[in-house]
Amino acid sequence: MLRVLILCVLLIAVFAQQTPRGVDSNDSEKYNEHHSKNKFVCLDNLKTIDYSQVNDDYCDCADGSDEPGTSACAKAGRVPTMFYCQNKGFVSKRIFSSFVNDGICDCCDGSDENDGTTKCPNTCEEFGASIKLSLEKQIKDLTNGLLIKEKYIKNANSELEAKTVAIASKKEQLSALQKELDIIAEDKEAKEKIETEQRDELRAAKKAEWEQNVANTQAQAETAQQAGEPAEVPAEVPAEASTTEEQPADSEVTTATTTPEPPQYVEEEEVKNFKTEEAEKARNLENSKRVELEALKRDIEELEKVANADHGPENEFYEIRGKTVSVQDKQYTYQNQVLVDMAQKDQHSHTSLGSFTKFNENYTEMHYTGGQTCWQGPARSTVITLECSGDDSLELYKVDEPSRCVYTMILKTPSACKTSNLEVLEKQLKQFQ
Ligand SMILES: [Ca+2]
Ligand SMILES: [Ca+2]
Repeated sequence: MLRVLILCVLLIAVFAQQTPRGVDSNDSEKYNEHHSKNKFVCLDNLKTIDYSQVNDDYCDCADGSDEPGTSACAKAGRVPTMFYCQNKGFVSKRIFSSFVNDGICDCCDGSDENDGTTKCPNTCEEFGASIKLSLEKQIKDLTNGLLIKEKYIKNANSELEAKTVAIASKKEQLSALQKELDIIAEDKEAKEKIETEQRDELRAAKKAEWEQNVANTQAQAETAQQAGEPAEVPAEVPAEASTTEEQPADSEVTTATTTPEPPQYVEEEEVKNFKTEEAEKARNLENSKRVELEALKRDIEELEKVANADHGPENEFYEIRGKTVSVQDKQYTYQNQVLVDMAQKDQHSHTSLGSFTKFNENYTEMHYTGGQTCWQGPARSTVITLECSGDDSLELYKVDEPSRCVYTMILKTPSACKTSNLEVLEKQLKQFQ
């Protein structure tokens, strides 16, 4: 008697926990709740039927809930009823109930074809194994990529830190150099002042000498005129001391009553080019310091440009900055200088496809814009999609021009590996364990 009782209890327990065919094991609870004392309450609670009417290939419930494993209720309600393929070893899925026993194998475990007319071999394990292998490889690559990315980040942070230190130090140098230059400029001005004074003195002396010569010449000319002799042209008058008008060659014209223009003093080259050694030295020193200062400013500018640039949330793209990678497509070579520019080249031409402008919001794309303008069209631009690489390499591929003058390609680098993707892949792999 006791044995019979135990057997009954066990049978009831098994029966209660049994999930009807076509029902997701996660939904079995819902079916158990509606099943008691050999009765089944339709899930819409509108009708109670014998439990034997569940999956009896006749639609009893208006919502089709009594036929989860057949196509009998496929057209029962407004919403098509679904059949759940467990697909053990592969990915579970839901198909329309109308696909049940339609002669086509829809579930890899063959559970949708259960009336014996169509044989569906179970291929879930086989499919699952190949997908599992692929997922395992992706996880391995991503894990490697993430390790390399970590190194990139470490290196980037130390190099960027060094750049920050260098910028601070160069700014100090710049400030000291500027002060030094101010002193040098002041000294130069003082020396140039002396130089100017000395030049003025030289000019005054030269002018006095010239005036003396002119006076002598005029005196000789007057004496000669009084004696009725033709005027002599003095050889002493400096070439620079010529009058603005040419002296007429004809002696008759010379005796004309018109008063000739008085000769004008023209500064000698010696005066014009007068320099003191001290002033010259000071100027050279100032020039060389100015060159040094400009070079230092450019250095700082260049360092700041890199230090302030966007290299990703963790500076993971710093490592590949400036690296050149190219891909051949038809007659063209597409060359990307990472985070700098993008170009298209062939034997005869070099066309800019844009300069680096920005990443997209989640750092999965690099945008290059403002390239050479297309004929009667926009400026060329490129969107590079970033893909994770499992090794320390940089690869550009899959060139396309989806719309006029807009190019797309893919760049593979460990910098693009994301931890969040690892979580997704691991979750997917769990389904095959
Ligand atoms: Ca039924
Ligand atoms: Ca089918």
